[in-house]
Amino acid sequence: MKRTGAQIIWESLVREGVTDVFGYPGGAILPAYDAMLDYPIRHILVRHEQGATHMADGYARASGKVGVAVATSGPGATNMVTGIATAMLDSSPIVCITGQVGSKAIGSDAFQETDITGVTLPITKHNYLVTRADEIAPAIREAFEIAKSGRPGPVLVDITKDAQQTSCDFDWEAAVPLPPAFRPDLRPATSDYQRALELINSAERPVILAGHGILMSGAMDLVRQFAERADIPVSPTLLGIGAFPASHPLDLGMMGMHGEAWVNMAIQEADLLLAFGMRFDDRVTGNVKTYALNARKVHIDIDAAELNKNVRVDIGLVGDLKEVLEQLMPGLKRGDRGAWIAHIRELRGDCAVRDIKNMPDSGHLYAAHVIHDLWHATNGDAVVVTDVGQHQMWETQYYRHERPRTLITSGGLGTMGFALPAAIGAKVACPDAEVWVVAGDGGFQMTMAELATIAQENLDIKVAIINNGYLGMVRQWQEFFYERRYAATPLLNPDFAKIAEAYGLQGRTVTQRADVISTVEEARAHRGTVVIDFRVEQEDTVYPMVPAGADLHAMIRRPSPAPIVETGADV
Ligand SMILES: Cc1cc2nc3c(=O)[nH]c(=O)nc-3n(C[C@H](O)[C@H](O)[C@H](O)COP(=O)(O)OP(=O)(O)OC[C@H]3O[C@@H](n4cnc5c(N)ncnc54)[C@H](O)[C@@H]3O)c2cc1C
Ligand SMILES: Cc1ncc(C[n+]2csc(CCOP(=O)(O)OP(=O)(O)O)c2C)c(N)n1
Ligand SMILES: [Mg+2]
Repeated sequence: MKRTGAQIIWESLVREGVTDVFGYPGGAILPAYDAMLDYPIRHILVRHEQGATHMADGYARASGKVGVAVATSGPGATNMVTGIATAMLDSSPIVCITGQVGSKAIGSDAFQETDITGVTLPITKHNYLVTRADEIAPAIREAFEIAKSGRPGPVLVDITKDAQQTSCDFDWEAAVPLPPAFRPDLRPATSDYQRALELINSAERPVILAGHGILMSGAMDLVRQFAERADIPVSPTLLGIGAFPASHPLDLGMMGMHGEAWVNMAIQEADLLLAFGMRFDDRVTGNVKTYALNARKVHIDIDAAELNKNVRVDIGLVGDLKEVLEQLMPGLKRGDRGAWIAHIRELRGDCAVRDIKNMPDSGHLYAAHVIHDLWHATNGDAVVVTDVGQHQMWETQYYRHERPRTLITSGGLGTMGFALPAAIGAKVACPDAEVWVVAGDGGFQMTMAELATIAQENLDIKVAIINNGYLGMVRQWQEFFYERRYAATPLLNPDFAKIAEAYGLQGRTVTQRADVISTVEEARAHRGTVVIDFRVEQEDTVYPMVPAGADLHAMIRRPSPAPIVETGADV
C-alpha cells in the first residue's frame, strides 16, 4: 500500500491509538498538516509551541497515555525545548513531531533550520532525524515504545520535508521495533528480597517514601495493602501526591523543603526508609550528609541509575514497583507500629495552631484560605494543575488528594507557565473531569495566550490565580536570605478578569475571604471557562522551609502565634 510520508505520520499515530494532538503549523511541517485532514485526529491549535508540549505532558499525566505535540522546524521546534525538558525531568511520556528542512539542505543554514536533535539530545529519552519516507513508521512506532516503556520520557521525531512528500510502501507490521540487542538482567536476586524483608519486618520506626513511580507503575492498591499490613506511615513526594489517599490514617503529608515539619522530623528519626519509585531529589533530602542517618534504606526503582545516585542505600531493588511489591508481599509480616505512629503524632506539636488557616480572621485574604476553600467546594475531587511558586506549595498543604493523577505539577524543572497549557491537555484527556488551574500571577502571564486555545476549543477549565503582586517564591528567598531587597520581584499586573473577558471567557475578582466559596461555586455552576483573580496577602510566606542545602530537620518554622488560639477547625 503506497503512502506519502505525510500520510504515514498520521496513519502511524492513529495505529498507536492517538486521537488528539497539540500543534502549530509552519513551512517544514505543511505536508503533514495537509494530510492530517484525512485522518480521524483532533488537532488543537495552540498559541505557542511551548504550550503544545505542556498540553501533551498534561494529557499524559492525567491519562497515563502518550501525549503528542507537533511543530514546524527552527523556531517552532526550539519553542518546544522547555516543555520537553519539563517532561524529561518528571518522566512524562510525550512524543514530539517536528518538521525539518529538506534533507539535501541540512547543514546549509537553510531557512528555519535548527539541529533540533542536537539541541534536544540531553533532554529527550531518545530522538530521531528521519530523512526518508520509509523510515517514518518504524521511527514513530519505536518512539511510542520508548516514551511509555520502563521509565517513561519524551521522544522527538524530526522529519525532513522531502521525507513527508515522497511516497513508499507502508507496512505497519514490518515497522515493529527490534528488541534491544543486549539488555542486562537487573532483576533482584531472591536473597535481595529476603534481606529487604528482614529489614522491613524488624524495623521499629519505618517510613514509606511514596514517589511518582507508584503512579507510573499503577501500584496504588498494592502500596496501600503493603502499608496497612505492615502498619507503616506513608509520606508522598510532590509528584507522589495522590498515590496514597490523603485521608488515610497512615498518610503523613508531604516530605521535603516545604513538607510538613513532623514528616521531616520523622524521616530524621526513622530506622528504615522504604523509597518506592522516588529519586531522592535535593528538594526532598536537604543536606544529604545529614539525611536520615539513623535509617537503613531500601530503594525500589525501575531505573538502575537512580540507585545510590543521591543517597546511599542498603538494598536496591531494580524493577517495576508493582512487580517488586508483589514479590515482597508474601513475606511481609503483619505489623503494629502504634508506638512509632503515636510518636509522630507528638512530633506534630503545635503545628495546627501555627497554621494560618486556623488563626483568627485578620480581615486578610490568604492563599491558604483560597486553596482550603477550593478543596472544600470541589469535595477534593478536582484535577488540580498548578504552576510553580508559593501557590504550588500551598496547594500541596491545603488541597488533599485522594486519587491518583489529580495533582499535575512541574516538579523537577519547576517550569513557570506550565499550568494553563497542562490543564488544557488534562481536560482534553479527561473531558468529564473538573479541572482547576492554580497559578501565580507571574507564571500565569508566561502562557496566558493559551486562553485563546481554550476559547477556540470551547473548553471548560476553571482558573484560580493566586495574585500576590509578586514573584512570590523568589520574594520569599529575598526576604529570608537577601535582607528583603526585592530586586525584580514586584509585579505590575493586568486586570486578569478583563483579560479573560477579552477572550470571550468569564472573569471574576475576589478580595475577601467571605467571597471565596460563593465565587468558586458560581464558577463551578457555569458551563465554560472562568478565570478568578484572587487578590491575596502580598507578603505571605510558605512555612515550613528547609533552606536549600540545609539539614532536613533545620526548618524555618512559622513563628508561633501569641496568644495561641486553638480553633480545632482542621476541616
Ligand atoms: C518550588 C518547588 C518546591 C519543591 N519542593 C518540594 C518538596 O518540598 N518536597 C518534594 O517532595 N518535592 C518538592 N519539589 C519537587 C522536586 O523537585 C521533585 O520534582 C520531586 O521530589 C520528585 O518526586 P519523585 O522522586 O517522586 O518523582 P520523579 O522525579 O518523577 O521520579 C520518579 C522515580 O520513579 C521511578 N519510576 C518510574 N516508573 C517506575 C515504575 N514503574 N516502577 C518503579 N519506579 C519507577 C523513576 O525511575 C524515578 O526514579 C519542589 C519543586 C518545586 C518546583
Ligand atoms: C520559567 C521560569 N523562570 C523562573 C523561575 C524561577 N521562579 C520560581 S518560583 C518564581 C516566582 C513565581 O511567581 P508567581 O507565578 O507569581 O507565583 P507565587 O510564587 O507568587 O505564588 C520564579 C520566578 C521558574 N521556576 N521558571
Ligand atoms: Mg505571585
